[in-house]
Amino acid sequence: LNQRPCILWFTGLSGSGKSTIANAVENKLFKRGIKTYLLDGDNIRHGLNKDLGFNKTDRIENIRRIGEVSKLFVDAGLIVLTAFISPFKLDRQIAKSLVNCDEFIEIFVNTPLEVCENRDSKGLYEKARNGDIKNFTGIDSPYESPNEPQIEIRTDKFDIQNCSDQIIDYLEKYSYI
Ligand code: GGZ
Repeated sequence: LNQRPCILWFTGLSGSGKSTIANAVENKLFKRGIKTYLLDGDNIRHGLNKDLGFNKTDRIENIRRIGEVSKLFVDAGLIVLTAFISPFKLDRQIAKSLVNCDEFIEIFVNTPLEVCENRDSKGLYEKARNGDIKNFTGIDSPYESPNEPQIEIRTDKFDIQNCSDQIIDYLEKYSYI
């Protein structure tokens, strides 16, 4: 057995780099022959969760379903990577409670709002500031930072290569891979 299943649960603001880092980690795992599945907005919010928006109730349901699906993939023996803002502590805690506690690795992509807003890769922060988008995380919808994430990533201080290596190192250190 060359892998122990777990969920790499990325949390952080829009534009913090969750998807980019998750993709880089997945690539590195793939090269080692490790079986993974990456859940992100592209394959979840456009499919299973396309009935959900961004009000509080819908975000709670979004994360609940993602937690349940992740649990199924863990049952299947995979290393699951999830890349969602997941702004509420309670919802992350509920997702964690569905698996054994060592199977849930919370990764806080701690990129300051100012940096995310300056990147504004999709122009969403500008729209949120103008009031064209309502309930935007960090602007007029809350983000609750994790208190004790297993891993904290600073994309404003380290490059993608380095950030993804920090996660690979963690997985090696605790014998997931
Ligand atoms: C936050 C929004 C919003 C609002 C659309 N608030 O940068 P992106 O585009 O690709 O990432 C954001 C994504 C957030 O979806 P999640 O499923 O991760 O959110 S949550 O975990 O809170 O349910 C952003 C886009 O969707 N987006 N409207 N109002 N992000």
